Amino acid sequence: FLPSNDNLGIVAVAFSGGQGKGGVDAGPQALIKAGLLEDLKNDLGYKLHYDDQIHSYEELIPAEDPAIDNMKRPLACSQVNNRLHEQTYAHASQGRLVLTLGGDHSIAIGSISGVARAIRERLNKPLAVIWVDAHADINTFETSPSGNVHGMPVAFLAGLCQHDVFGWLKEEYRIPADKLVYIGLRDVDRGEKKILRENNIKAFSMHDIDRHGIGKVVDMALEYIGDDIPIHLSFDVDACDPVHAPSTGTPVRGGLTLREGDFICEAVHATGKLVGMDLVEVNPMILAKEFGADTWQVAETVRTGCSLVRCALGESLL
Ligand code: 5AB
Ligand code: MN
Ligand code: MN
Ligand code: MN
Repeated sequence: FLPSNDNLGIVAVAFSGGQGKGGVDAGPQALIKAGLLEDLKNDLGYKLHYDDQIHSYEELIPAEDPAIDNMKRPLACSQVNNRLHEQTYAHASQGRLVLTLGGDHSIAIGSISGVARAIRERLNKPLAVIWVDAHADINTFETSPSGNVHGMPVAFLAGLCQHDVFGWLKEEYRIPADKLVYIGLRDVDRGEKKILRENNIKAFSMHDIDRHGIGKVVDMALEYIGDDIPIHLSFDVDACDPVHAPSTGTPVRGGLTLREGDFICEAVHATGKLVGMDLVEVNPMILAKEFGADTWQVAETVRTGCSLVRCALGESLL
C-alpha cells in the first residue's frame, strides 16, 4: 500500500510552544542545513515534495495564550497542529510518504492525525504508530506534571483525553491504542504508568532492550502491530543516549546507542509499510543557553537526527 514510495512529502515545523525552552524551533533548519534533504534526493533517490518553507505559523500564534486546564499555550498548540494536520493529510492523500521535521513533540498531534486520516480514507485501515522516545508523552492535561503539551500528544492521538481546545481532532483522525508501540522508554511519570497499564499499551523500555537486545525487541514490536497495517514512526531524538543527542530539551541518560536508533529505523524501513515519520526535539540552542556554546554537541545531535531519518528512508539497504 505504498503506491509511489519514492514520493516524499516534507513538512518543516519550527514550533516550540509545546514546551518552555526556546530553540527547538530551529531544529528543522539545522537538519536541512546539514544536507538532509539533498541526501534524500541525491543519495536515496526520492522525489521531494517540499514547499521550501520552514513553517513558524506566526499568524496562528496568539500574543496572549494563557493556560487552560493545565495546558500551557493551548491555542498555539492546537492551531499549529490543526494546520500541520492539513499539510500532512494533503501529502498522504496523494500517496506520499510524509516526513515531518520538528519542532517539539507536540507537533505529532498534527502530523500523525493527518496521516491517519488519509490512510483511513484511502485504505480503510487504522494507522499503527511506533513511538521511539525516552518518555511516553501520554500525560493527559489532568495528569501532566508540567502542563507542557509535548508530554501529551499520545493521549490526544489515542483519544485517552479530549478537550474543546483540540475540538478539530475528530475520531477518524485518531490512532487505536492497541496499534501503538513504544521503544526506548526510561523516564515515565507515575500517572503515565497508570495510563499505560489501564489501557494495556505495548511498551518496550530500555530494560527490555538490555534483556532481549534491540533485534528481538524490534521483531516483537513489529509482530505486535501485525502485517497489514501502515506504520508511522515518531522518533524523539531524546530516545538516543545524550552521548549521541545531547542538544535536546529533556535528555535522559541510559538511552539508545546510535546503532540501536538507526537499527529501529532500518527495520521499520524494511517492512515496506512506512507511511509517515516525525523527527523531533533537536534543539540547536539549548546547550549554548544553559552551558555556553559547545557546538560539537549540537553538531552531534544534528548528525544523529539526520542518520535516523536516512536509515528510516532506506539508506542502509545494499
Ligand atoms: B518529550 C514529562 N513527562 O509531561 C512531561 O520530550 C516530560 O516530547 C515530557 O518526550 C517530555 O512534562 C516530552 C515530565
Ligand atoms: Mn522525549
Ligand atoms: Mn517525545
Ligand atoms: Mn525531550
